Order: sequence, then structure tokens, then C-alpha cells
Amino acid sequence: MARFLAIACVLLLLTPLSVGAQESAEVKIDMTEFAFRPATVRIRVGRPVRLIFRNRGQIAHQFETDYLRKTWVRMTNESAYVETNGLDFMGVQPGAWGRLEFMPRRIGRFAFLCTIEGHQEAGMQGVLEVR
Ligand SMILES: [Cu+2]
Repeated sequence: MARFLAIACVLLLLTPLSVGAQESAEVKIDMTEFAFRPATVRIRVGRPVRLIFRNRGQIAHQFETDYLRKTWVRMTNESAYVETNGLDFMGVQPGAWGRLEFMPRRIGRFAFLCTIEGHQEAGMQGVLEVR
């Protein structure tokens, strides 16, 4: 009986962990004039990530980071689904959303920004922190 309980406890402990290991970590990021919120995005290396951008501003914005330039990325929005080996940038229209899914493979701090003219200078930038 004690042995059965011990096995049951191990199973209970293992189940949520194994499910968690397969889940994507999801981070929601708002785009406005002129900021990303949050401006620091923390993700884990070796764990699939889903970044969901929402443009809550009045004008178009973009997300660009060198981190994804040589990474396999799945990009989704209202009208498109693209898998690409290296993402230059993703544009998001006002009121729209865009989703990026990828596997972080390098640790470090990597800048991201909106590359529309003047937006970075106005504050539209942030840091991708991979640990
Ligand atoms: Cu912008």
C-alpha cells in the first residue's frame, strides 16, 4: 500500500511537469505610440515561445530584432501564416495582432525595436532577455 501511494505521488508530481515542458511560453506585448509593453521580454532558452503582439495605437508599427534573423520562425496574423528561416521584421496594423513562434537557442540580451522612421527615437524599443 505504501509503495502504491509512493508511485501515485510520483505520478502526480510528474504529470504537471511533463505537460509544462511541452507548452509554449506565451508573452503578450502591446504596441502603442511609442512603446512596447512590456519593454523587457523574458523567455527561456530551449523552450518554445509564442510572442503575441497587439497594436493598440493609431498607426502601423513593426517588430524587429536581430535575434530572429537566423532563427526558424512561424508568423501568424489575421490573414497570413508564414514559416520562415529568419525573420526580418513583422508589421502590425492599428487594431491588429501578429504572433511569432520560435525556439530560443541563444542566451543573452537582444535589442528589439520598431523600425518605422522616428519610432525607436520616440521610445519604441525593448530588450529580449533569454535565460
Ligand atoms: Cu512603431
